[in-house]
Amino acid sequence: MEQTFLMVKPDGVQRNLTGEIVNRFERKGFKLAGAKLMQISDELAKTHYGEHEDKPFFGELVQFITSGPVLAMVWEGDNVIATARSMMGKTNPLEAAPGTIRGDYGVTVGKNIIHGSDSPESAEKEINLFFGDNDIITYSKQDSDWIY
Ligand code: 3AN
Repeated sequence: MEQTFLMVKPDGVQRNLTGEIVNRFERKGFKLAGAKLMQISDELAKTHYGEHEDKPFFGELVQFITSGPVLAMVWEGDNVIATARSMMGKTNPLEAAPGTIRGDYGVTVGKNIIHGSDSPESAEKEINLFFGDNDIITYSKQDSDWIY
């Protein structure tokens, strides 16, 4: 089953939006396979955002993501990577459609509430960066192939 890495960023945790965000993915029909509230180190932030190393906002990005706790999660379900991206909305909350997480709760591009993997390759990389094998739980809720 496809998995993705989602993370409520420090602004989402500070603004008490973790429950709301978990709720959206649960109600959509996806399954939570791993979660931890954690403080990201400088080193982990730089690895996670490595592809943005040359961007002018890299320093700000690392500083922000390490500024307070985040809720790191693994979610599971058919097409969860692309569906989660569409539920998150565009990177810039100004362009994110109402009804999406960033469209409903975000104001600035730096503080845009949530991170989600953008491809199967980044999902695998990010899950392995944040979680050990024992942190991801495989379980079924019912003997059904449509309730994940
Ligand atoms: P997304 O998170 O939608 O995949 P990316 O990968 O382009 O977006 O950017 C990673 C993160 O970098 C974004 N979530 C956002 O917080 C931050 N970011 C992107 N563009 C800017 C910018 N122009 N100024 C400040 N932060 C930015």
